Amino acid sequence: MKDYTELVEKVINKADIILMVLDARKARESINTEAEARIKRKNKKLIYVINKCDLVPKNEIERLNLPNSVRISALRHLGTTILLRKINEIARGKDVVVGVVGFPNTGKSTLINALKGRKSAPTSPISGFTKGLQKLRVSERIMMIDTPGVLPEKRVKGAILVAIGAVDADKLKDPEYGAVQLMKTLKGKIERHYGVEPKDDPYGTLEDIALEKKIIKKGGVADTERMAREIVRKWQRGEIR
Ligand SMILES: Nc1nc2c(ncn2[C@@H]2O[C@H](COP(=O)(O)OP(=O)(O)O)[C@@H](O)[C@H]2O)c(=O)[nH]1
Ligand SMILES: [Mg+2]
Repeated sequence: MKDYTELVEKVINKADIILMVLDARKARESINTEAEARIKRKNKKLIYVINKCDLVPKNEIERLNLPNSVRISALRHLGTTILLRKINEIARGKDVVVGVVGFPNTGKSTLINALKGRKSAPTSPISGFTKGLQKLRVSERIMMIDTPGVLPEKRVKGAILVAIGAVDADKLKDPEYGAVQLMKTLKGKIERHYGVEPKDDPYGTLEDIALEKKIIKKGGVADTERMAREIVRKWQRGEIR
């Protein structure tokens, strides 16, 4: 099983248009800001698909006001025609690859099924049912890629372990991930410590800090791995307040 963020990155790279599927009940909270930052960096088209609108009162959804969004219910096939029209508008008669990303259980597979009109992407009430990357043709011009929704549970717990120092900085297998998780929970503390501006994409912030501290590899590239380890180490030693 490939790393979740790696899979999302792969989908983003392959797609021309990316649908970020959100749960209408927690639409803003279900935005994957890391993926969002990556999509913007790569200049790909992003459409927020606010799914499960059948579960939320209409006025509540209208208050949301997300740019470039479509409100749908994949399960009830509501709003899917509007979404298809939007995709076709962007495609302008050309073949397009549409990547579908979003947190587990937001309804990615259900959406693809709805667009395709017959069962093809497996759906399940159990989060993380979809396993590999799946390519599916939904129309003559539109190819869709479904993303498996397996959140790395071990890593989620690992982030807490990193923060409390239960896992030593020097023993971290993925120090960048650890540092990024730390940055997220500390809400600007690390950025302030190093005197850099927080970015939407914490991996970008990590790069900035490394460049600022001149932690660089050959060719002047930021050594984010070494920097990340140092950040975690400093935090664990109580040197960042
Ligand atoms: N009420 C409601 N449930 C939905 C909707 N879309 C998907 N679901 C349900 O949400 C669960 C997860 O759907 P799935 O497509 O497997 O999510 P994925 O993990 O993002 O691929 C399933 O039980 C679906 O039936 C929707 O529009 N409304
Ligand atoms: Mg799925």
